[in-house]
Amino acid sequence: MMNSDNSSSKAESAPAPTWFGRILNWFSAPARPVSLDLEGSSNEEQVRPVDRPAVLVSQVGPQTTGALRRLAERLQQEEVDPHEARNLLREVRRILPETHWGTDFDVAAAASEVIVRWASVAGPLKVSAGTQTVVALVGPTGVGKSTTLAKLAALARYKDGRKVGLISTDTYRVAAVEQLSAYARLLELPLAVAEDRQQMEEALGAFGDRELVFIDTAGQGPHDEKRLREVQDLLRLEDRIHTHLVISATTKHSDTRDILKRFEPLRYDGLIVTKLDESRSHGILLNAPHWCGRPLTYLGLGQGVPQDIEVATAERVADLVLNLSQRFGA
Ligand SMILES: Nc1nc2c(ncn2[C@@H]2O[C@H](COP(=O)(O)OP(=O)(O)OP(=O)(O)O)[C@@H](O)[C@H]2O)c(=O)[nH]1
Ligand SMILES: [Mg+2]
Repeated sequence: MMNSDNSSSKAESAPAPTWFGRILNWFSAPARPVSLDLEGSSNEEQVRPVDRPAVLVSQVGPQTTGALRRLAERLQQEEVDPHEARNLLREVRRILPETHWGTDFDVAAAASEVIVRWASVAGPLKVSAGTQTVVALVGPTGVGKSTTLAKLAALARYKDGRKVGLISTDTYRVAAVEQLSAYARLLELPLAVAEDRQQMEEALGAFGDRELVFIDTAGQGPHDEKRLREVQDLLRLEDRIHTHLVISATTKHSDTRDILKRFEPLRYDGLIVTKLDESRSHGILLNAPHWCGRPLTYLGLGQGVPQDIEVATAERVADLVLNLSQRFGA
């Protein structure tokens, strides 16, 4: 969509800018008139079904019409926390001249600018020369901890040329160690298994020459208080270990809230959101950091190792929440 005369009249020879480039252009360009054509071209957006009552829309006031209303509907579809969504809509109305409120591209550009400003992100992993960086992945069962660990280890080893070691602590699930040792073989990385604090200290000691060590942990179900304490004990090494909580975008938002709270004792530093490719809504990217006060570090977008992982950036969060790449091209 967006094949309006307005956009096609731009230099034919220039390569199509990415949505983010276009949005940057929009913000650096002088105010331009509202394009009626764009209003018309937003039909596809209008017919996208809203499967829940437009509570948010009714809460943001009678002036919410046209593209602003469609933004409100989109935020609701994406399951953005209503409080956050209301703040976002308010800010969009504040920064965007009223003459642009009917134009989808302009409203999306303004919303994107706000999300880029507000998104909480902190990737990629920082490795300091001469010190060993230890990263542990924790989280509920089946969210993609081991797969994410393999992706991160592969990139660190083959893209960044780091010396990497792997430690598995998951001796609960049948074949968990085998899963990681298959990745270790494939990636030609050393693997150690640690079941208690002493073995963990020994494994880290044995990996003294490794700049980056990744620790995989067993998935924790909602009632596994004992196992959570065991992982907590295993990872308690004077703040040497950077812990990332892995959550799945396919988890119900009320459950995600519980998970963020339940893992508090592990004092996780950041969030990795996986299975974004499988989820219909991406509001979790705004909600989860807001709920727990930790930034996003990586995004999982598929099963492929190592290609289906991205460092979490504010621009990508805006892209996914507002579906910009698909709606506005490139
Ligand atoms: N579609 C999709 N699938 C993923 C992603 N990340 C992981 N998976 C898949 O999710 C499934 C579970 O992945 P694991 O890495 O074994 O999950 P885990 O959290 O280690 O599981 P436990 O150790 O049993 O708690 C596998 O089929 C993965 O391929 C992702 O970003 N997108
Ligand atoms: Mg696992």
